[in-house]
Amino acid sequence: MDTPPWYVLGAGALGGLWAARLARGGVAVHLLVRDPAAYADGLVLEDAAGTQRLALPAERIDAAGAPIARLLLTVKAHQTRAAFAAVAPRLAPGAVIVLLQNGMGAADALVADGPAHAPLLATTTLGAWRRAPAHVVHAGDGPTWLGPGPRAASAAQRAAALDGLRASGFTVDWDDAIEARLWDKLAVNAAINPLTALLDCRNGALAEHAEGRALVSALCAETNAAFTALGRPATALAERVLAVAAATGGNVSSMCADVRAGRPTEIDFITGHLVARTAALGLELPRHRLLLEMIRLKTALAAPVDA
Ligand code: KPL
Repeated sequence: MDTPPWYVLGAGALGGLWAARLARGGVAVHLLVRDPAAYADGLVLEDAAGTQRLALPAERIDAAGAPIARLLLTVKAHQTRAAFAAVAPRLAPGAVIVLLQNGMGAADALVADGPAHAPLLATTTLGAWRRAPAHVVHAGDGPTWLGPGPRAASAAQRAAALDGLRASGFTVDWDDAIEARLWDKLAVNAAINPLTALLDCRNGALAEHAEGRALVSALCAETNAAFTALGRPATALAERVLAVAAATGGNVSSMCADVRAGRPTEIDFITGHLVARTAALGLELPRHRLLLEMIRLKTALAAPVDA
């Protein structure tokens, strides 16, 4: 039986990397993007093996077309609901849907809105950036995990997702405890992303200065209190965050990049999710809440003002 094509929704750095690697692995891949013309010549993948151009069809997100049986959704958390609504009419019954993004909560909204779709959740340690809109650089290797989403997927959907994504040649494993991985990633992003966005600095700056280390420690103490309230294990989080900040020292965090470009950020699905889930238990996180409000204001200040 022919394997159905993968549709990659959102060809940012990671979406582009997955699309290119799946295509190189011999899988039929379609890009679902806002501006297909930008991909008229396909996607360029730059990695240790060299630079390769891969011809991939690109369609508009809301284009009518063949039913979609495999969807890898890599748009940002705050874009998920609208992007998913645009492709939902094309989804085949029992479609395999994988959400790969920073933050938490987007899948809940999608399931609450949607018919019987059962998106799986994914998180990755792969690194990528874009040299140009259709030119992806594979910058870091590491495993990707898939796990259950808010609505139970069938065994066949899980197997199709795992096998399908492994055709990329990347390491992809199943983890029933994907939520724990997503919380751990969120905890790191909740410290690095808003601070670097507000301070307009690279990740490494937080680890290089005593003031940065103190801020990170104070935020991580709040996160650990939140984790305890949520019944999750507290960890040596500040050390981990500072290690990530140092290891990605030259990087501009995704939130800093969004703020610099005047784009909306993922703050509501990172800090906002943490603050809301904890507030529901009666615990306030004043430092995280302040950062949440400052990033929201920063985005509002960047938005065009109606005359
Ligand atoms: O995930 C990241 C992001 O920028 O969103 C970190 C870990 C902070 C690396 O830049």
